[in-house]
Amino acid sequence: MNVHLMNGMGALRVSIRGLGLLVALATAQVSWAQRPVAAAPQTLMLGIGLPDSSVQAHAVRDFAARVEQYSNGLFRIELHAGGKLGNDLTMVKALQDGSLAMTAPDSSTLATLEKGFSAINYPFTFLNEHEADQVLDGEWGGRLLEQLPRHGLVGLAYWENGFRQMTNSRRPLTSTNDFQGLRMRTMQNPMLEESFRRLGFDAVPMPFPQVFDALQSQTVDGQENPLSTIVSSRFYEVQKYLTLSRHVYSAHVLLISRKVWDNMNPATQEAFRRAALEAREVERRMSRAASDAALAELKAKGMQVTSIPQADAERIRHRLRDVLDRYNKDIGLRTMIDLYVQLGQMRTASSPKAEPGAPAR
Ligand code: TK8
Repeated sequence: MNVHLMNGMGALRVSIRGLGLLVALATAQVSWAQRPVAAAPQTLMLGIGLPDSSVQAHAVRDFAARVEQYSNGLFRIELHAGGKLGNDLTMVKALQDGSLAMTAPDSSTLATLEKGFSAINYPFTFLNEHEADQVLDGEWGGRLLEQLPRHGLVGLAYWENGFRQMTNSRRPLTSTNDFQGLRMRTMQNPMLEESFRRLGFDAVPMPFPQVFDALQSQTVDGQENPLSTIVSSRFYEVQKYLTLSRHVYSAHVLLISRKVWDNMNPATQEAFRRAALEAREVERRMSRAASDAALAELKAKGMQVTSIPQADAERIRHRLRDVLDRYNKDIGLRTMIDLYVQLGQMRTASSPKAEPGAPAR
C-alpha cells in the first residue's frame, strides 16, 4: 500500500480497486462456503412397496421437495417404488442395519418390534379417519414412535394407508358366511393372520410386492387394501368382487434409519421432521380424495361391489374377542385402555347427545 502511495494517485486508485476485488473475492468465498448448496447434496434412498402411481409415492415426492428446501439443498430423497428395494419387512431390516436410509411400511409390520403397533389394526376400532388422526398424532401414537429408536429406527410421522376393503376373484361377499374357505392374502402380522383365520378365511400372509402375481395366478383368491391401492396396483384386473368392509384402519409410518439420523445435526433433523409432518397433511388429503374417486373408477372397471352390513361388523367384533384378548395381554392392558379411553372421550365430545359442558371434553 505504501509503495502505491509513494507512486502517486494513479497507483493508489489501482490498489484500492485491487483491494476491493480481493475483499469481494474473500466475501464471495465465505458466503460460498456458508451456502449449503455449495456442498454436494447427500442423497438418501427411500423404498416403498406401493407403485410409483400410488398416493404414497406422490406424498414421498412432496416430502422430498420439502426436505430439499428446508435442508437448503443439503439432502435429496431418491424414491424407489414398487418394492424394488424389498418389502415392508426386509426394508425395515435394511434401515436397522443402515443399508437403506428410509422407508414407509404399513404400521402392522412393525409389530414384530413393538407389539403395540398391532392395536392400530384391530378390526373396527377406528370409526373414521378423524379418530385415527387424533389418536396417532396425539400422545398415544407418539408413545409408540418413541419406542422405535431402541430398534434402530426413527419414526417421523404417521401417514395414511386407509380403511381396508376386500377384493376376491371367487364370489361376492355379502355376509360373514361368504368368508368360509376363501384364500385371503393378509399382511405379515400375527394378529391379523389369526383374526382372518378366525373369521373362516384361509389366511395367507405375504409381502405386498408379491400380491398382484399371487392374485393373477390364483395362488390366493383375494386380498384387502384401501381403495386407492386397489386402483394404483391394478388389482381390478385380476379381481372381480369388491366388498366395502372397512374392516381395518391402516397407517403407514415414515421411517428413517437411526444410523442416518444420529449423524444429522439438529437443524437437519428438524428439517426432516417438518417436511414429514407437512407432507403428512398433503398425503392424507390426497388419500381421502383418491379413495372417493377410486370407488367410481373400480365400478367403471367392472368390479361388482357389495358391502358388509353393520350387524356383521358387530358379529365380527364378537367372534374376535378371544383372539384379541390374547393380543391385549401381549400389547399391555395399559396401552389398550389408553386407546379406548381416548376413543371414548372423542365420541362423547362429538356425540349430539353429549350434555353441553360435559366433562369428557
Ligand atoms: C406396501 C404395503 C401396503 C399394505 C399391504 O408396501 O401390505 O397390504 O397395505 O400398503 O405397506
